[in-house]
This record gives sequence, C-alpha cells and structure tokens, in this order.
Amino acid sequence: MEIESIELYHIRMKLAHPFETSFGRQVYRSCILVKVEDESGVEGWAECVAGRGPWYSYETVETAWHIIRDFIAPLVFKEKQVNPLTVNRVLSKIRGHNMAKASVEMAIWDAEAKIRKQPLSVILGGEKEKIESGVSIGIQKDIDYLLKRISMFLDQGYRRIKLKIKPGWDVEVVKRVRKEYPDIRIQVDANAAYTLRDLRVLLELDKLDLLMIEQPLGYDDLIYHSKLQSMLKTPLCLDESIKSPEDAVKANLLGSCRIINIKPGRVGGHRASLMIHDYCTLAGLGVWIGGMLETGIGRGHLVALASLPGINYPNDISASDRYYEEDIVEPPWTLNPDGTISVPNKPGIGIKVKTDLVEELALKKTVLRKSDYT
Ligand code: OSB
Ligand code: MG
Repeated sequence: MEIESIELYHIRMKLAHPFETSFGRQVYRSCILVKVEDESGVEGWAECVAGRGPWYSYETVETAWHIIRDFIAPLVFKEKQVNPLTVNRVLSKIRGHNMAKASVEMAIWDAEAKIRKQPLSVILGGEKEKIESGVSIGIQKDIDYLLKRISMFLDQGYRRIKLKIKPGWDVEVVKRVRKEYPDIRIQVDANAAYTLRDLRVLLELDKLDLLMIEQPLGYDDLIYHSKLQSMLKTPLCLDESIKSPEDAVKANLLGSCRIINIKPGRVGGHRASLMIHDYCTLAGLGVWIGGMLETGIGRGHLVALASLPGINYPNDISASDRYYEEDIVEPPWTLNPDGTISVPNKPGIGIKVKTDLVEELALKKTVLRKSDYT
C-alpha cells in the first residue's frame, strides 16, 4: 500500500477506577490514536501507549508526537510502497522510540488486514477463537477494599488476578489474598520497585504459590533478574526489560526469566511481537500479552496477538468496562462468562471506531499528508 496520510489524535480518558502502580497513580489516561490511510482510502487504526510522563518508559505523548510527525511520517511517506513486513526496516533508522514506531506499524497492519478483508488475528497467524482474560488490579487504599474488588472480578469470570505490589504493599497483602483464595491463579507485578537488597521480601513471595512474579528488579535489567531467578522456584516474568526480540533471546540465555509479557508498544509493534512469540515457543518460555490500559482500539490489536497459538498464560486484556465508562469502539469489548474474550471475525481489528467521540475527546489533532512532505 501507499500511505497517503497519517492522522494523530491526542486524547485523554477518565479511567473507571484510578490505577496505582509502584511508579504512580493514574486517574486519567492519555494516549495518541493513529489513523493511516492508503491510496484507495482504506483506513488502519492503532494506539500509541506512551503515557503523560516518562514513568513506565522514557517515551511520553509529547515525545511520541514529535517522533511520529518529524521522523516516522517522512520515512513512511518517502517509500512508494509499504507493508507490515517492510515498514520495520524503514523505521529501524530511528533508535529507540518503540512506542511511537509501533503505533504506525500497527495501524499499517490493520490497514493491510482490511485490504485483504481478513481479521488481523488471521494475518498475524492467530488460531484461537477466544483468548483467556486476566485482570490487573492496582494498589488500593486497604486490603479489605482490595478483597472486595477481587471478589467482584472473580464473579465476572476473570481467569487470573494480577496484583500490583511495591515495598510496603506486598507480602502481607498477597498472603491475605492467598488465604482468602487458596486455589485461584494469582500473580504479582512490581514494575521494577525492588532490588536484590529486598531478597527477603522476594523469598517470602516465593512461598505463596504465585503463577509468576513480574519485573521485580530494574526496568532495564537482565543480570540481577538472572541471579534472582536462580534463587526462586516461582517463575519470573519480564515486562519492562524486554524491548526487542534480541532482549528475549538474551533473557533466555542468561536465565533471567521463564515467562515473557509481550506488549507490542514496548517492543516496536506486531512484527517484533511475533518474533518474540515464536522464540518463546521454541525456547520453552511462557508467553502472554500484556496491556497498558488501552482504549478499545489498542485492545483490538492485543486480542489479535493473544490469539497466537503459543500464548500459554492468561493475558492482561480485560473488558472495556473494566477500564472506561464508555469505550471509543463499537461494540465494546466484553467478557464471556467463562472468562474469555472472543476474537472478532471481521476484517482488521474487527470493531468500529466511534469517530465522533474521538473528535470530541481530542485535546490535539493533526493530519500529516504525503503531499506536505514531498
Ligand atoms: O506493568 O503491566 C504493567 C498498566 C500500565 C503500565 C504498566 C502495566 C499496566 C498494567 C495494566 O498492568 C494491564 C491492563 O491493561 O489491563
Ligand atoms: Mg508489568
């Protein structure tokens, strides 16, 4: 396809419930929506998961806007033809900024699937008709309130519970939850809040029959995670530390983890996600799809990836109402009673974007046209 325009919307949405992690508390979520259009008017949508501030990663809404407008768009417009498998090579000139790159790459995948009149899941190689849904629960004001939220999510059918932890909100909390629910699947996510000096805490968590401990140590670390993994029976799962397929290989060679959480935004898009998925399958690592509180557009991309055959743990992909009062897609994402989400069989990400609502939510908007750059 030939990309004629790239439209960017900076939107901000109020979360149905504030989300607190070891790196901060979010009441609103900001992101950039990306729409690409090709020469025959086919549209592809995606979402850039860079946040308001450089807390989860160094990228922010503002850096991503700048990188897309001033560097990604010119590189894409310079190509006569692009497709989902070649656009990565074009963008590889830019170092880092995976979230910015991923958003444009993923919009091109959606457009490609629509051109071929096939679901995105199918052109990615997905095979599952339903994906397993887990829920990620932020740090709460107290344990009783946390237990109430867990019970609500379990009633809805979610297949596993992920608890955010940080120093001071860890062993005691998880112990209480485990005591209340001896048999459910529980995992924890520290978002890099610990160091090896906290080994005692991590050894306590190791006794609580957890599915995995996600990113306990430094956001860029592989070495100390490898040391830690050798001391624990619980599998470590890496999130922040895995920024490319190469990182996944290094993590495996070092023994830094036994499970990888793939977020397409973090690793540069669908192609890199597929490579990590395939590598995990070959290397015998666990693998699942993580989330960044995406709107229904980003979630469509996650659902498609989660349909890949090698995904073997529940995903951080929940229903629309778990994140927002009103999602920007139609129909909204819903949870089946068995704790799964059905993979759409319509072309592309398989849902309609509520463009009026997007326009209404936009704090900032721009249309980049091929003709303006050449
Ligand atoms: O570490 O997985 C994380 C949200 C924002 C930033 C980092 C993370 C998360 C989540 C949310 O855990 C998962 C979801 O979207 O349901
Ligand atoms: Mg995480």
